[in-house]
Amino acid sequence: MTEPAIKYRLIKKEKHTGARLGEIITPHGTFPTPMFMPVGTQASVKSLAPEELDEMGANIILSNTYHLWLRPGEKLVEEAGGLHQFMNWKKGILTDSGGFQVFSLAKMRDITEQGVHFKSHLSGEKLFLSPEKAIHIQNALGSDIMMSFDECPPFFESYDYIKKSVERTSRWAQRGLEAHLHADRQGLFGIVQGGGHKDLRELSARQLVGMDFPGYSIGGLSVGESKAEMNHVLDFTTPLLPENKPRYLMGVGSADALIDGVIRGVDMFDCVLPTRIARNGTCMTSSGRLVVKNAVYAHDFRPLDEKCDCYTCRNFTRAYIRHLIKADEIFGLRLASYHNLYFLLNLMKNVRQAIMDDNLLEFKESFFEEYGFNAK
Ligand code: PRF
Ligand code: ZN
Repeated sequence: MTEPAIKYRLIKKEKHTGARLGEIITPHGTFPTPMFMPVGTQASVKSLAPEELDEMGANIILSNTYHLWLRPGEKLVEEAGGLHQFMNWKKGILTDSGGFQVFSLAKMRDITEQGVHFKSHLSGEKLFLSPEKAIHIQNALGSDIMMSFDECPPFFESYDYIKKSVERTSRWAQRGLEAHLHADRQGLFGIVQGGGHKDLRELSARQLVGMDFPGYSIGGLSVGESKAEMNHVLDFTTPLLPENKPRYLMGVGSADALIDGVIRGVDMFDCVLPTRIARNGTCMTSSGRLVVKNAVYAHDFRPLDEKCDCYTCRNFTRAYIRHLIKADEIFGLRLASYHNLYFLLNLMKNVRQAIMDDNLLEFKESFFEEYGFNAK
């Protein structure tokens, strides 16, 4: 038996919630959880340098198999010495498997037991992605954490369809495990699906836990259902997963959803939200979202968030960032992106402290109160 590439150490459980303080041990470092992972779809967290990500406290970033496979191609990344070397990022990298992107981006797709036939969103070229292929691309990229090839069915698809899909996703997960070339260097996670159905989440978790992955993702959420529905699914899904393995909630990154996920025992999150909204001039602050493009900020010489000590907030004003974004100056997007990522990374740091202090519910209440949510 070789040592698994990815390990999880549970440090402590919060007294009054399901929250866990822990660390994830990867070939590129050991990082505290719960954590948020910035998204770098095309081997770049849009507009930010690796040094800046490091400085703001990012430890693992997420990149996408689908995009890198289409362009520049995994062979080129491999030739560069792997994705870490190619993009000069020395800490952790997690890659998504491509399944989700095929379903959300490809023009046409035809799903079979073997895999998915689809047309590239770039060239219109006919392509085929299978569970084995998705693993081999991730092997060539050399990410620390890889995802199984899954189907993320629409939340409100029929029960019968989701059941068939869950069973196929389990077979795909098994095929991926068998195709995996570097289990000593890269950890492969299974992805629990099952929509909003308790028995299907149980079926999915049971089948995947039986395959003994070093970590488990929770997929199929934040796809149009309400926050209450997502929390309800998490309430019955995280308890199905082993205590000694990390749990990753895919594609979730609003401040309130992070806290609600942590309370239900989630350890890892990723989302394009902070960088995407930054690019249209929306900033996350301790008193809620601030649309810095709005006219009310034209003469506002305060920082984006008076409680934030990030590079942006220490040096620049709302009026200046508003001007840059309105004038289409790239620096404005950079400043807003830096701040939003810092905000979520700092939120997770505070959440970890609250778990340490066993006062996560009080933390949530005061955070939500200031942020403008009803904490109940
Ligand atoms: N599966 C995969 N990637 C994902 C998801 C999923 O279900 C989601 C769902 N929010 C985001 N990214 N492979
Ligand atoms: Zn800031």
